[in-house]
Order: sequence, then C-alpha cells, then structure tokens
Amino acid sequence: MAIAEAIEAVIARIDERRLWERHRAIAQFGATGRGGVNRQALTPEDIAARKQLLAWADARRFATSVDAIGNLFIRRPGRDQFATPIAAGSHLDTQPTGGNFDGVYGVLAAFEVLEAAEEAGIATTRPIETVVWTNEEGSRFQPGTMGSAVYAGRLPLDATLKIVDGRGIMLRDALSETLAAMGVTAHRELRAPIGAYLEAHIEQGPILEAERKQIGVVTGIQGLKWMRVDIVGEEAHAGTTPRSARRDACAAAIEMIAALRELTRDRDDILRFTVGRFELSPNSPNTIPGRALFTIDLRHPDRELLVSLGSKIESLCRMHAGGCAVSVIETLDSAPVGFDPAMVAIVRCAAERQKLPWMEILSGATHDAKFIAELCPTAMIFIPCKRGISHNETESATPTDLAAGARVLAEAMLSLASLSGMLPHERST
Ligand code: HGY
Ligand code: MN
Ligand code: MN
Repeated sequence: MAIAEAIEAVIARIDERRLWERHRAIAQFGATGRGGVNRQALTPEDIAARKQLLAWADARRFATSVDAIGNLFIRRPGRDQFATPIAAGSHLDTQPTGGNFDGVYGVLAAFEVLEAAEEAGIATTRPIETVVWTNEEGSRFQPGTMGSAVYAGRLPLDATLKIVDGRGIMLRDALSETLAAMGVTAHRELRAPIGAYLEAHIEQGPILEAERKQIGVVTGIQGLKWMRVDIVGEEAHAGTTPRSARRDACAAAIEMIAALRELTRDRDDILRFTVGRFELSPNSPNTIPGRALFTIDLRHPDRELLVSLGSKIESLCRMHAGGCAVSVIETLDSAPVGFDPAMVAIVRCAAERQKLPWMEILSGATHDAKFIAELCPTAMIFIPCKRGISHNETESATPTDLAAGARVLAEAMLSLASLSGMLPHERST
C-alpha cells in the first residue's frame, strides 16, 4: 500500500467517539466533582490513569516499557525494529484544580493514532510510540517538565529522585510505588534515541478560538524560569513583639513580591510573572511567621531578557529581607525553543492537505516537547480550548477539535514513520 493510501486509511479510522470516551474514562481518576480533576504526579490517581492506559495498550498487544523516572512508552512495532521510533505523547498528571484535556489530549491522541494504524492494518517502516512523561505539571514535586528533562539529560536523575513534596514524601518513594503498581517490566534507557517527536495539546490560551482556527502549527515555546524563595525570620508573639523587634518572614515576603512585580512590569504585557505558591509557618494567627516560602514562575520569548531579569531576583529579595535570612534557588531554567522547521512544515502540510483552518503560533505554556526538542526533531499541534481557559476545572475542548488534531498528528507521525534508514539529524550524531 502506498504511503499516501496508508495515511488516508489511518486518518479514516481516527474515531472521534472513542477518543472522547477515552477522555471521559481518564477524567474519572482524580475527579473533583466540580468538573475538573486533581491527579498530581505519582499519586494513586496518576497510577490509576496510567494503569487504564496500560490496559488499553495490553488489549492491543502493544509493547510497553518504562524508564528510571517513570516515563511510560507504548510501542506499535514497525518493519525495521532497529529504526528509531516516531514518538508522540504528553502527560497524564494535572494541576490540583486541573482540567480534563491539558496533557491527557496529547497522550490519548497519540494512542488513537496507534489504534487507528492497528485497525487499518498498515505496516510502518519505523515503530510508532505513545509516551507518558512523568510530572509535567510540577505541582506536587517541583520542577515541572521533570520526566522529559531527566530523559533529555537536563535534570540529574539522582538529585531529582531526592526531591520531596509538601508533605515530605520523597519522589523516589512515590516513583517506586508507581512502577510497582504499573508492573511494566521492560526498561527504557534515559536518552534512548527517538527519531522524531510530536505533541498534540490544547492551546491553553485564547488565540486559536479568537482567530477561528482549528489547528495551531506550533513554531516554538517561550522560555521560563522557576525559582523558590525561602525566608527565615523569627517566630514571636503577635501581641507583645514591637514592630522594630520583629523578623517577620511574611512581611519580608510581601515586600519582596511587591518589588518583583515592579521589576517585571511590562507595558507590552509579554513578560509573565507569577507567584503561585505562598506558604507561611507556623501559619497561626497570633504567631509572627518565622518562615515563608514562595515560588516564582517567570516567562518570556526572549532568552537574554529572561536571563537578565533572573539575575536581578536574588539581590532584590535580599534588599527587602527585613533582617530575615533569604535563599533563592532556581529550580528550572528552560530556554526558549524554536521547533525544527522541517517538522513544523510537516504539521502545516498535514493541516493544509486535510483542509483544516490553521495558523502558526508560539506556545506560551511549556511542554515536554521543549526538552525532547534537544534530543530529536520535534513539533507540536495545538487545538483550541474554550475561552482559552486552562489550569482551571472549567477547561474544555470539543470532540470535533480533538479528532481533527489527532488526524493531523496521524498524518505527521505516519509520514515520518515511513522513512527508512537514518534520519538527517541521526546522520550528524
Ligand atoms: O506550566 C505550564 O506551562 C504547563 O502547562 N505545565
Ligand atoms: Mn500540559
Ligand atoms: Mn499544564
């Protein structure tokens, strides 16, 4: 069967209803009862979602493997078992008040391609794979995009395993519980070669909907820095301690954040500065806080600006320490990435050939594709989400858009999976 025919046969078998039903099935793991989901990384809910996906994979007799940080790989073999795979995926973990499409869509769209290929009975030259990256959100264990960063060698595995969550649970322990529960025995080496990687995702912003485009041909991802600021003052009595004698960690944090908001004021409103986590200890109304912790999420498309702003943060915090001790740790440094033009063209051509309204777009959110782009040619496919809302329980997308994105993903994956021998970037290594 000619490649074009095979692609058409697979596209014809992308099943909108099945894809929608799969999203509803995964949505039950961590459902909050308010329409959204709390399925944080390596929790029982995350494990249950992974096991549901594994059950679907086992029913198709797809091969499965897992690496040392819990990234999960589901493989449909190709004729050339030694060829590097064409992989697509995203994440199953969510924000604490997350939606049912962020990450899940990329995993289920990729799995839908493997199933449609199976039903079409086509043979690809290269294996095609669905990937579930561990802890993309970074809500429970910081930083985010953890699994893909470790896989790409941008976060050290040993130090990452020692990270603890807000309740003092070490990642290594939560991971070993997850691995045991999944029961996947085949091991995948970190940095094992991937021929090319694609990620389908909701845009998580308002542009596609506003422009009435169904497909976002993603050209790259803006840069981001995550930091954690720990402030240590002195606990004291709220009623008896004069202001002049206080080393108030909360007051210091408030002044630091006010100064940081001034530093990051941007009249073009391109720079993104967020304090998403703010904790006080002992968190009692009548004890002056002895400790404060807050996180910084800083994003911009321009690397130099991000680096220059990032370099000012620690001294600015120290300036407003009010007698407290301050430590500022950078937990993630993710430079802006431009995707491989040849991969972006493959996505664009697929959208055009399928006569879907598309536009090029830069991703404001970060994704696992950011780190995988350092390993192999990578691109992303966006679909709209309602009002551009995400990281919110009201996040929603339509069955039609989910299926349209999956068909573009199918065409892109299969055109790459038909290529034999070494891919251009592999010849250079
Ligand atoms: O934070 C992000 O950009 C991603 O949605 N986790
Ligand atoms: Mn995501
Ligand atoms: Mn997210």
